[in-house]
Amino acid sequence: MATGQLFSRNTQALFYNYKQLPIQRMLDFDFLCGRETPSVAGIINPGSEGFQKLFFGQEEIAIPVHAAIEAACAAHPTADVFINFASFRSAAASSMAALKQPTIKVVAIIAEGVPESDTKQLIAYARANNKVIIGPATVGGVQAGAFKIGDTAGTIDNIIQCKLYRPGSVGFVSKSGGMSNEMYNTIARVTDGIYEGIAIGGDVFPGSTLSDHILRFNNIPQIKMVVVLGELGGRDEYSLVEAMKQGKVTKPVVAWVSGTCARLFKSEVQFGHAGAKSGGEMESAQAKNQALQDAGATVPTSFEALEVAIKETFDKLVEEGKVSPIKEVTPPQIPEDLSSAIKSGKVRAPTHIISTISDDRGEEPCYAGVPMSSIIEQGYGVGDVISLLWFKRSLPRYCTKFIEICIMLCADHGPCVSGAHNTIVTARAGKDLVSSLVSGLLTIGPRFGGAIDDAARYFKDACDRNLTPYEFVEGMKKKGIRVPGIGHRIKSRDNRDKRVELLQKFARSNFPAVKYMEYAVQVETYTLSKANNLVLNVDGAIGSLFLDLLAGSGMFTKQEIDEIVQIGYLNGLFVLARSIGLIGHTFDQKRLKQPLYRHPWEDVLYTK
Ligand code: Q5B
Repeated sequence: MATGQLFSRNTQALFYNYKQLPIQRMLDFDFLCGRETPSVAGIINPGSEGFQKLFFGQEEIAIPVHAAIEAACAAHPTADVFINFASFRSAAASSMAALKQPTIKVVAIIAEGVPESDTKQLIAYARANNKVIIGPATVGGVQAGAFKIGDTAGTIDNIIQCKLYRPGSVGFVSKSGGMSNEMYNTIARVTDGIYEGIAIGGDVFPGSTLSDHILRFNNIPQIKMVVVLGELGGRDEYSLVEAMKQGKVTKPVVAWVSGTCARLFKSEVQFGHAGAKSGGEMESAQAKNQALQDAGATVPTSFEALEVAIKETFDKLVEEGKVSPIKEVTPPQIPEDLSSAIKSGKVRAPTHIISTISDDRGEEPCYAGVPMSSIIEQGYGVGDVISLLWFKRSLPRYCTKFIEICIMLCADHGPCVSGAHNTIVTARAGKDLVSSLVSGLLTIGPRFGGAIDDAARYFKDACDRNLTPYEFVEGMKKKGIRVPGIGHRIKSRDNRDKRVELLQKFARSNFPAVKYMEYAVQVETYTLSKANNLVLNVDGAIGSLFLDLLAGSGMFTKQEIDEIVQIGYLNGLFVLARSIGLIGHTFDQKRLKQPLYRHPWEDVLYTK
């Protein structure tokens, strides 16, 4: 690998798998560093295309999303870093695809648990083609003031504290990503800060090694000293020892290999990383620390003493005039996200929606305050759910049972009614379920199924004003309004609607009073004296009986009843119920593979 810089202030990356947070952190870092272009040129989200909105400082920018790696590389030929946030299952295949793109020079693999055989193939391909892999099992790396991979260095507060928004003079490389955050802090405290920091990852076979990066650091003039944090297990540190012995590393090296405590255990110990396993003596932290010291590195006696060792090495470079003082800059302030500012109580913002019937924010969704588990455990039915979501209260059982009866009785009324006809025609035109359903639902209105609310309004008004059926019906006639809830195309005095009888029977035996229903029956007696088909229909029966339910249950104030009637809740019962039948008709037509419907000419009167 050797050669020098991997990144610059102009480096752009392609980000594989859309992960909002790490991408936003990269863009926040860019803004902090005063970059003019965002470091993420494009996102690859397998199978989907478009744009993702993210913040670049105060402004929102749209980052292109590509469905495939090849397309992304073709669209962004100057983006030479591939940041792979794929899972361990697909990281190898996507990394290989990226390595094969001529435009990609560096691939960072974040996933832990990539099969070692796959990693070995990636390494072989990268070496043969002069490309660099960082990871797997890594947080990535950072070139201070220039470019940062994903979540490297953590929060913006930490990045500012570690002064990573401008370059320092220290090259840092570690196995552990978590410890690299710690070390960025330590190094910022006792030196002028990081120039570049890389976490190679904790796998047994890292895509690039500690010495790969240190040899590269040796060629970067801005890096004046190197800090290495190794760990027990593996022999990676010995290639650094070898390089130092051969004089290939000319800059001061401060090193510590952690895991010295492994000797306190009687048996072999596996630490957090796959590669951090206490094996033979050569792989122990003590042996590696000794070898590094023998090769000329400054090795402290403990991790705690590492900070002092770094400080002394840096101070010596300053004394020798090898490090010129850094010009301190004040980074711009990154605007805080509204969601986190609200969470911390720093700002308040008006909401755009108000909702009172359900809440999905807690451990389980609640309907009008009743948790889903109670609804199931206490054996609630559909009527109870409707009473919670529509009326925001638990109604007595006879009321919810009545609601359920309405739903069952109105679920369907054969294929010839307006709604079913439309649904059938739509389904036969090859349309989908939702289109077929809504084309049927759209016929529900004042003549078909949607007369329940008006029936309730007019019956209530007439009954409350003590109008006789004669006064009511004739008054409506004078105004030219048909009485809602009265009349049917096929039902008549001699062919009563069974549904109306069943509803009335249930109400007579369960409701405390049926004043409005009795009034509707008196109206029907009068309209039947005019014409045989002017029966109380299913809409009229439900409308009048729901008035009795609202008034008799003792659960609603007078104002609430007026509001329910005025807003018009009750057509909802027919809409909900008939959806069941319309869905059934859609499936029926599809199952029967019915062809496109065409109305027969003979059934149309063609006239001028
Ligand atoms: N006349 C339902 O009419 C229908 C009158 C009336 C005074 C009335 C009609 C009507 C009010 C709306 C209503 C719900 C259009 C019906 C339903 C669900 C369904 C459907 C299904 C299912 C039927 C003949 C003469 C004329 C009219 C007079 C009619 N209705 N007078 N008040 N309400 N009702 N809709 O049979 O003197 O000759 O001019 O609008 O409640 O939709 O199964 O199909 O489950 O799917 O076409 O049950 O009643 O009668 O229009 O020929 O009128 O009666 O003024 O008098 P028809 P028309 P005149 S339930």
